[in-house]
Amino acid sequence: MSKTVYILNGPNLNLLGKRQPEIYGHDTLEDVEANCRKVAGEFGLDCVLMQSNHEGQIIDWVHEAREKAAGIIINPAAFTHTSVAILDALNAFEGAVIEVHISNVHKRESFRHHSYVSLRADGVIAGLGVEGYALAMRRMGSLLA
Ligand code: CA2
Repeated sequence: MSKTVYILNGPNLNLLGKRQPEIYGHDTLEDVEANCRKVAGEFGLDCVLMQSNHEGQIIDWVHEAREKAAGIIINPAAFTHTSVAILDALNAFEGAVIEVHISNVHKRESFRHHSYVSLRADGVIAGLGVEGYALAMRRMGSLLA
C-alpha cells in the first residue's frame, strides 16, 4: 500500500487564486492539489489536500494523520503565528512534517516572523509561491522513500 501525505491548509486559504493575487498568485488550492499529486506519483506516494478555517479541525486532521499518513505538509496560515495547540498536535505525530508559506513571511510584518510550527517542522519553505507545496512533496519523496 502506498504511503499517504496530508497537505493541510489553514484559515482563508480557500480564497487562494480568488483574492490578493499580488501576494498569493493566481493558482487555486485545486491547482496545488493537482501539482502535488503529480509529484507524489513520481515517488509512489498518495496525497490528500484539506483546508479549514477552524483550528480544532486542523488539530483533528493532524491526529487522524497519526494513523493514516506518513507525512504532513502544512500551511497553517495565520495559526502559524498563534497556535501552540497545532504545535502540540504535530509533536504527537511521528512522521515527516514540512511547513510551507506561499509568501516570504520574513519580508512581511514582524508578527509573521515567528512560527510555533517551525519548532516541530523538519523543513520550512517560504516565499516560493504555490510551487513551495510541490517542492515540499518532492522532499517528502526523499524522506519517505
Ligand atoms: O504566506 C503564507 O502562505 C501564509 O501562511 C498565508 C497566511 C498568512 O497569515 C501567513 O502569515 C503567511 C494568510 C492566508 C490567507 O490566504 C489568502 C489567500 C488569498 C486571498 C486572501 C487570503
